Amino acid sequence: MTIGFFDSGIGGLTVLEESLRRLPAQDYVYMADTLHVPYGPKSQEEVKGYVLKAVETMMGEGIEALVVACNTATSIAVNELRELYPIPIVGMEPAVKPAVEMNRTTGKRVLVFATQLTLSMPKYYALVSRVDDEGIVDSLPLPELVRFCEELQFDRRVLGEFFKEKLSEYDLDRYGIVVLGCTHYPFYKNILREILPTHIQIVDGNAGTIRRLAALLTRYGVVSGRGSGDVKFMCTDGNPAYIDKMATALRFLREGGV
Ligand code: DGN
Repeated sequence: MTIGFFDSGIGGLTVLEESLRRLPAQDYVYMADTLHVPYGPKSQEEVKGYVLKAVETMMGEGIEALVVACNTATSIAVNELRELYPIPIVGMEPAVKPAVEMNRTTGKRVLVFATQLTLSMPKYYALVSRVDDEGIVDSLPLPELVRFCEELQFDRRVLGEFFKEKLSEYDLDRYGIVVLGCTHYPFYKNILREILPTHIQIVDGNAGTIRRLAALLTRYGVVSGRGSGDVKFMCTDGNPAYIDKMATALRFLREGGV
């Protein structure tokens, strides 16, 4: 089976990497919307149009399942995609629910990092209202981190200063979990691990998303695939240098990241 992964840029590779580990016997098409990355500062209407267009191109590649490996695109377009295409479609959601549950007994707070667009969407508000009865969830947009990631900026000193400044107003002793609610952010998991106090756990939605994908494929009767884990990289501006960059970034993630 050919499974499509979509993101505005290279962030969705963190989800694809999880899928390649769990579902290696499938084939993959990965599409980045290089014409319009980053999505975070754009309007809902703009992003919806970009996502529908890119997924239409992916359907032309014969994908039989789709992972919208972008929290921002999921909040805005996943319902419409499901109405348009009769294939299994899995989206992302910031892992707020498991984080709140994991934290219930500790009395600590949860800090969610995501794009400003994800955090401003009714879907996110509904999620937090549903699971956060005690008002322990705080949210912080980190648009710069998407830019850093797209530039493959992994300098520990630059990132250390960036996080120190962003987190300067937070009393981190009061927090038990940081949720990475944008698929670009897990590129920085190891660096964040070094920066954050050791009692803070870092969670993302990648493993949960791929578990859902595997369950959906089983329901559709695809028990074991016949692919070989090949990935076809595509981007909306067709830039060959970006295709190389995606292949490099995926190799880098598969080798354990920074
Ligand atoms: N990686 C995307 C997300 O999970 O929200 C979007 C990043 C962006 O385009 N700003």
